[in-house]
Amino acid sequence: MLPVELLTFGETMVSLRSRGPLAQGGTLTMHAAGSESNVAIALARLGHCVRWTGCVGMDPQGDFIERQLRSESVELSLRRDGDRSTGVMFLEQRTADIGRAFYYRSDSAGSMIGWADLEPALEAGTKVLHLSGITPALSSSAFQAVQLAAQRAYESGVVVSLDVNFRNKLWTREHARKVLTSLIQHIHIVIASDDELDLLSEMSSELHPSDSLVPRIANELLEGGVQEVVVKLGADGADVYSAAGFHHQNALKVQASDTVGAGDAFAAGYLSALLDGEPVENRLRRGTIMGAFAVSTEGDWEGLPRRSELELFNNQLLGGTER
Ligand code: KDG
Repeated sequence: MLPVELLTFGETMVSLRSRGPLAQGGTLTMHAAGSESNVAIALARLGHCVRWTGCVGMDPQGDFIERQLRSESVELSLRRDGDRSTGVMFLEQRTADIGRAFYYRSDSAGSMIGWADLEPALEAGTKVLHLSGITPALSSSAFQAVQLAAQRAYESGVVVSLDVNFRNKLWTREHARKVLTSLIQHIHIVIASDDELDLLSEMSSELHPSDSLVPRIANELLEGGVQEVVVKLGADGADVYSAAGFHHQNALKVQASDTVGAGDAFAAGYLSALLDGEPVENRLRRGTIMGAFAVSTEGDWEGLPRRSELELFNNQLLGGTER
């Protein structure tokens, strides 16, 4: 078996998606969803050897998640918990422009992940440990797992990336800031939306509402030891601040139909190019290509490309059919 290039962990739930208002009932489709497993699937599709660590219940929903991840060639360190259920979320397309998530995950099997689940998965040879800011919001054991994994990986020379991924329904901005700033000393690569970056700094956007806050915080993070600060700007593309300077990449102009999972796809593209030894400009570019696939197909990850499809948007006339 190939050595694992990237390790990630967190909670994966079943996501029950509706195409219209949930209050009207109707058809729901079941998907495996979790920011970190979305990243793992995206990387596996690009041909990387990637491991996801997590916990699901001993229920059919847990079987479904396990089968989905295995069928996407993600290496698993999976614990099945007979005493707790697999977490559930409903994802409602309330209007064409407004989506809403409803979580049923407190005390779920996945939320109780702990250091004991993770320690055996931190194999020698792993190049990147990818964390998301969702996991420390789940429980104190999950927070401790993130804290220890970041510290151990950082100290043993593994590149540690953190996607802030703030989830308003899990914790407050104040709580998130307190926890995430305590982790930053062990992070090499920060990935955040422009409205999340202040969760890594004492300079909060509520106190300093200004366009110049993002570069100020990025520089503060670089001075504090972070190596790359990657800022997602949605339809405006993405920026990276690093010792190599500042780079911007425009987003690809595609028809957006489902933005859920786009941030995870972007992060996976960025990290895939990093694993390939590409410079920051190319990492940003691959991130935006992956983001374009995510927003222009349905599902968190179902429409993501294989490596051979990465240049599809370049090679194919948009709106046309390849024959
Ligand atoms: O990043 C997409 C996620 O929102 C989704 O897969 C579920 O991890 C998830 C979460 O906590 O919202």
